[in-house]
Amino acid sequence: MPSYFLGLDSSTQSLSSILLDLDTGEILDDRALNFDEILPHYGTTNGVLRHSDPTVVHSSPLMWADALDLLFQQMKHAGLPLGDIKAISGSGQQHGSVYMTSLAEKQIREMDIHGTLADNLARVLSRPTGPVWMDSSTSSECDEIRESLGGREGAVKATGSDVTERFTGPQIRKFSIEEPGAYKQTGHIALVSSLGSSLIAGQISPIDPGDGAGMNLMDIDALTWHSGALEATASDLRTKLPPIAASHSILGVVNPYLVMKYGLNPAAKAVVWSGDNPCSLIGTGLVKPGMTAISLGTSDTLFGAMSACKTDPRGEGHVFGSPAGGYMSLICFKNGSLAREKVKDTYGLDWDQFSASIRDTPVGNQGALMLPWFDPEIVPKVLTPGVRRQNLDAEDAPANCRAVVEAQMMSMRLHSEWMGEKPQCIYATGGASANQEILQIMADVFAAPVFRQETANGAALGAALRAAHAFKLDADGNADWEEIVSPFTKPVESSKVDPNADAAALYEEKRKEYAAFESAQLSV
Ligand code: XUL
Repeated sequence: MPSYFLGLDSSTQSLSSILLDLDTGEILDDRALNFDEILPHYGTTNGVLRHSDPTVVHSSPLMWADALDLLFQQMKHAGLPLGDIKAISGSGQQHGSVYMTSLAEKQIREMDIHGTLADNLARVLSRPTGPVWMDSSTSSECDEIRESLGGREGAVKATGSDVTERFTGPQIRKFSIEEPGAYKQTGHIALVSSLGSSLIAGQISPIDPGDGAGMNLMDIDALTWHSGALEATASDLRTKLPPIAASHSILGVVNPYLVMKYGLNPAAKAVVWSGDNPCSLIGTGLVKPGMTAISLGTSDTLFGAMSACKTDPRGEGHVFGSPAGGYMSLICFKNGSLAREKVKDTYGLDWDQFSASIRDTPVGNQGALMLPWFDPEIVPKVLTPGVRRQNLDAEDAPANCRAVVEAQMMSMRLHSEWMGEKPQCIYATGGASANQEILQIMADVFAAPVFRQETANGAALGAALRAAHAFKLDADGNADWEEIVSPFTKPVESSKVDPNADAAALYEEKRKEYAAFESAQLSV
């Protein structure tokens, strides 16, 4: 039987998948469904539901479930060998939460195959929508939980992160305070990842330490629920959460629903899902400490593997469990692709014109600076959105295109200094990593060579590789991470972008100006 493994990625704007052949090192299929386009009746824009309060951002779990059905349908129609898949795992946008009644366990175990996954899920939702990582409406809940955990230092030490607006714990607390009745009705709380693995496995899924660390509820050393954090967050919370289980856990065979509807092998294994960033770590090949990647997605993230748990004293960066063992560091900048897109659209440009604008403007942008806080920003924390400009004319389209990218790269460099070492080389992944002009600014600002990963969909690839690793570990008793990931994650040699020494020197100075502008604006 061939060694086919499937990875799914339920991300902010789309559900995507990668089907790989472990024996040949080939990717057999790579596809994505955009939520706004294929499921317009859920009313999302860029995958989310906005509110009149810009800090409140939700999405619909039913939409994610529907997308799963549509994706399997598409793969079946495309004639893919679904019956030969040995194991499936997945990746979910981190922090987002799903609220179900205590009937969820039975409903998911005994699915009605005449309905869709969404029909089944609809019967047990105790909250029709759930907050996602873009939600930053929980500042007062964060303050309360932080205080119970002994302040920022205590919170970072206990959970790997300061208590953070988008993290699931503060979001649960807000729900329990604002809608106590619905909270009481809630028997099970899932993450986007554990909802995905529950539907694929046909049973309530545990949460892995990669995604569990994004909740402010997990003891970052012990990798179990942290009693103090649970108590500080909401009543009876322990009973509503599934257990935490290693990222390589096999939950059992896949849901009979998938076997009957799409012809999956009844013996195919369902592997626990993880968060998109832990999955991207694997999909970028960062299975050993000391390597850094930048993912240019809806949010831009900078991450790397760590052997020991090193935390950020300023509380901006996070530590998550790595699916390859040990830990990973992560910093998340919310104004990633959405900010680049906003600039592009404001001036009525397409991506080629956006790139040309960067080429046509000088390195350093003649001193122009932008703080691209189109949305409330995560790092640095900005709750009142609004773009700030210095020496930059809002009418000057080319200068604004360069300014948004220079700002993003300088901000990443500035706010990743706590990790210690400056990266020796950077692996770029995510949709915008196809843009050469962006990669050049990245190389110049970090004064380090940048390599592009072949697949822009590192999270789905990481999920497929995690499925392969878990399967091999289970079957053979051992599985070598490097052996598994290397055929799929070698950076494209020809994609190497070297830093330009003059540009790097210029950004070294400009970074200080950016830092001063940023800190002045933060104190306004
Ligand atoms: C990480 C974060 C985002 C989401 C969505 O902390 O909030 O990267 O995982 O991609």
